[in-house]
Amino acid sequence: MSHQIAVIEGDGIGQEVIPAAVEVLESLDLGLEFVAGDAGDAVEAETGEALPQETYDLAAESDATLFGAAGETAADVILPLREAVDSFVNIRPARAYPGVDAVRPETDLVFLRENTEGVYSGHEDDLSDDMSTLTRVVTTAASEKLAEFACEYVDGEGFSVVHKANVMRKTDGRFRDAVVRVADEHGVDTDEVLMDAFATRVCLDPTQFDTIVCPNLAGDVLSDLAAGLVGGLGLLPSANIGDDNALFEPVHGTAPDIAGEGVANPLATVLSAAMLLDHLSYSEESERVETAVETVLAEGPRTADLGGDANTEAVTQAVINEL
Ligand code: GGG
Repeated sequence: MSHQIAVIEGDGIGQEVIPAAVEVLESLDLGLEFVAGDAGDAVEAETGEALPQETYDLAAESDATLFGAAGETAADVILPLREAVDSFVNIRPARAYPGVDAVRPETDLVFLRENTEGVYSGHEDDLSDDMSTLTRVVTTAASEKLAEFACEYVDGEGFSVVHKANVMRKTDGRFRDAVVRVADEHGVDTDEVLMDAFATRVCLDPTQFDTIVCPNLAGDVLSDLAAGLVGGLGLLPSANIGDDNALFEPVHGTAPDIAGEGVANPLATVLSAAMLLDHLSYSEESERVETAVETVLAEGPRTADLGGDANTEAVTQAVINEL
């Protein structure tokens, strides 16, 4: 069965790493149908809308979406796109690959980030010339949904619940209580870690952790921190998973400092494409792509963020040659 993949490059290096990942997917000859959609800062400048309705509909109606990055318009692009695919969890693996000069080469973590609420609720206001406010929304339903997914994801193992319920007693308290309750009901072990303590502990010894379940913003920040342990943001893929649809994107943003030069690391996006393949049940192909990335990281050309001098195309071709 052929699958339709929405391809939304967005801005900056999104326009370089997404074509690279599509090249890798096309080389597998799976008959995937790629349909391009526009979104981002440039689209807003041209049309007044960062995410045209047709792009939202394309993501909603496709079997999966591959998305690059958004810059200033992130709130108007990424959040609605995640909503278009009804995603409730953002999976962010942070793994140190052999051969990469990582601060903590023993790192092997997966963040399961709540993907619909928290401070990403969109309820932000200017109350006066002097004051702006943001309403942090946490519901039992969204927390339980994430926890149900986490219990299935860890497949008999435990997970860490990272929160700040000692200060945000009602919101993170609700999150923590719901996640721990669901885990208890499933007989899944949990340990609780305050998010500030987690930041220190994961830097000192990442092997203390495995799967981390956390609220929305904490997942965004802490997974970027973990990227620093494994060699940088050029290596972190992510999957936004819904019940019937999903969107895959590198964790990194638009990287305006190198955009347009053809030197961006495509591997976070190629690994996101591997997650897409796995999601669409091309498990063998997904593993092949991941193994090819591993081999390239161990032996092949690398981009400047990893200490090399190869460009995006050379790294992409090296992955394709390994498939
Ligand atoms: N590829 C994702 C991207 O554009 N990241 C930039 C960003 O601001 N991300 C915020 C988030 O993932 O919530």
